[in-house]
Amino acid sequence: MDIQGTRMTRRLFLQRTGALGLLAAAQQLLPACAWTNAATNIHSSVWSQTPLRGEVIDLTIGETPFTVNERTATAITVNGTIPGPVIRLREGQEVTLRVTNRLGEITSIHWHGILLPPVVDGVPGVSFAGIKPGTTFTYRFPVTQSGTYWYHSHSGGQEMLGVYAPMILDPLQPEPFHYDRDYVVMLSDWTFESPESVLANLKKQPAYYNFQERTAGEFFSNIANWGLRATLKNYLMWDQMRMNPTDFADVTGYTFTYLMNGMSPGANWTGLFRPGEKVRLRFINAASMTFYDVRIPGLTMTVVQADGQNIQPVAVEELRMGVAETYDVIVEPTDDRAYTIFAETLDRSGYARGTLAPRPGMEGEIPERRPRPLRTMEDMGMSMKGMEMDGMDMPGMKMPHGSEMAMRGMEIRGDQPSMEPSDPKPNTEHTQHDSEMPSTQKGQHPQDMSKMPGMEEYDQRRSRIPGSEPVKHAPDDHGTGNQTVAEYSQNRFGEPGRGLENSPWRVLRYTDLKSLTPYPDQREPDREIELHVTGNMADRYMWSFNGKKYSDAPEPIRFHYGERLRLTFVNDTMMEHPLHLHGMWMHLENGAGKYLPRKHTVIVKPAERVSVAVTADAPGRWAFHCHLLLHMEAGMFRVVEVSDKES
Ligand SMILES: [Cu+2]
Repeated sequence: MDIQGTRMTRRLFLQRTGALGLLAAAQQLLPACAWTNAATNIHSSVWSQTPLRGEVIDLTIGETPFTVNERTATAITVNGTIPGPVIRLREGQEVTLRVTNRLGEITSIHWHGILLPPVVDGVPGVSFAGIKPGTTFTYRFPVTQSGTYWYHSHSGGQEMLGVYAPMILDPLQPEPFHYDRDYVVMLSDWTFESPESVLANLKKQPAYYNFQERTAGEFFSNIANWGLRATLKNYLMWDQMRMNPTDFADVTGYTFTYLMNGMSPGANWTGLFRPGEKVRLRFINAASMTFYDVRIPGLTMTVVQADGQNIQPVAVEELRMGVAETYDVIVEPTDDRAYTIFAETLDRSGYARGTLAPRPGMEGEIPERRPRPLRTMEDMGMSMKGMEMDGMDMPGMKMPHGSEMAMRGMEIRGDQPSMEPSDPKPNTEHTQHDSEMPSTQKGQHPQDMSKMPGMEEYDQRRSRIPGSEPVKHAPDDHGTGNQTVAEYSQNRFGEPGRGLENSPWRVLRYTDLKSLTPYPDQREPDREIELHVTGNMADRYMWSFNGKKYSDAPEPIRFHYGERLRLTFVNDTMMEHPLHLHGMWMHLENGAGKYLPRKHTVIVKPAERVSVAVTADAPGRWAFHCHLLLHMEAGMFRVVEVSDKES
């Protein structure tokens, strides 16, 4: 869990920071067997969709030269490629996976979303001690589920350096949908910096990679639109919070190249089809720090699985993928032309791109890039339904370094802008802005979402969702580990997410997800555990739960074996966090009644209060954490211990 504790070897660090060309060239001269495993013979350095199958599979984790945009560095890989090899197994089989460590440091493999005994879950310090250099660890477990999953290192920054790969589990029963061919589409992010230097940069300066800050031109047009006084207040407020309304990703396209199946946008990964075929795409977000908004202009995507679980099919044009989530979609390209698979990053600082085409070498059009989104009052937990805002003096906005006093008296009135308009374009019409004003919106959803497509249905359904009414934050006791508190938090499963709210097409929402079949355990949760998602970026990049990083809160969260409990997440921060529970499903309490969808990873939006139900049927110690790699490393991590109530 400690990136400092599992530093890369000095040699590797030097390779990544200097003299890259020479060392990489020298490495390329090494015989292929340097990263070959005995059972499956030679691996080329080109990744392919061809899977490893069988009862016994050998994997080797080692250093490998990796070239992106004609620049080569040393990556850490599984069997020599990024991503690592596709592993394809069958529900009902047993598998033995022998993982050999050829690094100079401890490594590990975690099988993400797979239900298995805790000793083979692969988290150093929780499940086992990790795989020491030069040794082989044998994972053995029965495959009891089906769907699209993935596996990755759970050690230090190795996941950012290339240790991730797809895992496909074929079902015993026929699939409830039809397709003619299927492709894995694994999204990730690559940087030529070491994970340590990325983290160090963020600790020194939280906005280190954020080059999307507001410009002087925007400042003057804001004055024109809002007036000088209101504009100054707005800027002053963000400044005093030491935050930035353009802050959507800690690490951005400034350093990342965004990859699809290990290939940069220019290299253009291509999947072939014959017009009229149904193509299943298994999207996996294996990025270390990047949320993707995925679409294929010209094609409707029918979502058939979420996190490997069958759902009632939903047709959409775009879907957001938090880090570690997977979605399986079916598309039917009918024209004899190329279609672009476009995965734009949430912060709009870049994209991954590939192509579906009838013949190799074809390229589709690259869609126009969208403007960056901006944080709104809602993201800050300040404009929730029913909230009285007249004359409000920023309740609950805890400011660092005693600046809270300075915020008082900054009254917000209906005729003045207090925050950014929710429209992604920063300088919108005054009328647009007025509609954002709380005093004109009493009793209504602040962004007048009732006028948006799907919102009526959402409003009808939301009353059945725990947390659908705004809940006021109790007095803040999170300490210095938390920079701000969302005064009001509320379930936002029915919203597509910031930056997608004005999309002209259908965007997947969590309220669209309904399990195809009801889960056997339909008990109402009889216990609730509330966890606050907290952080303080202004102060050394701290991320935590309940204001405490893992190293300061080593006590496990206790589940009683056999119980059905509710985990309620309250996001006090202004970022989306993909929360991942090992060993057990999280059943999204999204109003779907008997058909709550099961997920291994749940995006929790800013100022959101959401809950998941869990059947605690897996005794042992399990990891629970934010899947943004550097948030986990910074301390947004806990151990969940499932044991009998008495013990
Ligand atoms: Cu996080």
